[in-house]
Amino acid sequence: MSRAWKPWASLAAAGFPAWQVERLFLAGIVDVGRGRFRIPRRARIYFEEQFPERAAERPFGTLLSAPLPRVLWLGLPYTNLVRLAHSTAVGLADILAAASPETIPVIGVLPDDAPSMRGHEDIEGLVDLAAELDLRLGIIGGDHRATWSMLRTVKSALPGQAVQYVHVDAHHDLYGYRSDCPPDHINHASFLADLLQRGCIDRAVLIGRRDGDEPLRAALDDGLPIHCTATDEAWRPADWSDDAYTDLAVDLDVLDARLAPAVSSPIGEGWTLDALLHKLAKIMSEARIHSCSVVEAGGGSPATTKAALEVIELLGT
Ligand SMILES: [Mn+2]
Repeated sequence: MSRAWKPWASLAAAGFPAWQVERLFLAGIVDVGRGRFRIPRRARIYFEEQFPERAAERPFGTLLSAPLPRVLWLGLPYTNLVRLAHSTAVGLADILAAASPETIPVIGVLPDDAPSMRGHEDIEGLVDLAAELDLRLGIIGGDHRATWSMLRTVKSALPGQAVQYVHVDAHHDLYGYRSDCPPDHINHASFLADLLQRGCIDRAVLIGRRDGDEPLRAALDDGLPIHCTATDEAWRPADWSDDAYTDLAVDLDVLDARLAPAVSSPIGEGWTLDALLHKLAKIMSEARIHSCSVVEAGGGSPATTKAALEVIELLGT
């Protein structure tokens, strides 16, 4: 094969079947992509191995020739191994097993149970592709570090871009915050402090929070650009920009714990699923969402899986 990119149409016209391209791709002999983007090989291999029925519904040939869907989903099975019974990796598997290929097109699943350099390279490529093709990129977690990985890569993929983040979550996820430096340890409860302190995001909007005020108060006192919405209606802060890149993350623990019991840190008095879907529809009608993630669904809970699927389907519209 040549080192230069070849248009798929010319290979097909020369009698080169899609399955041969797929075998060369999976063996690491050729790259397949569009523009600067390369299909993340690790994610495709793992998806085909672990979810063969799902992968068969969107065969490799369609990645070569069919129009890409409006929203592309990547599975990211980050998990906290302390609680394997409610593992978010199993939660992702439950979601993918029940997902409709028509409404939830999955490009692959990265075989990572924690953030990695290679994973971030793959995500950065997808952020780049989504911007180039005007698609929305979605990540299905996995725990909330999935959002961290997405937002750690946006400014390197899109230099100079201002980034806004809408955090729909029962928690502020600023645990471990201290004024002098980012947290030592990134986990699902501390990642937002890291993103803000490193300048990966320029504005964060917290919606649905009902955990304690500390250390949120300390972060606000230090001037971190966090906006906490007190009411459902006026969710956009005064300095909201319609030109900035905007990421939206939904932590399923924003729901009442009786409706989505398989989350790692449930808090009572949460939202109904209808209230969450209504809120997300309102946000999407009032802001352009460039990327999104749905996180913290654990395994073995049909109610949690169902809630995740409804949120994912809505974010895919
Ligand atoms: Mn969270």
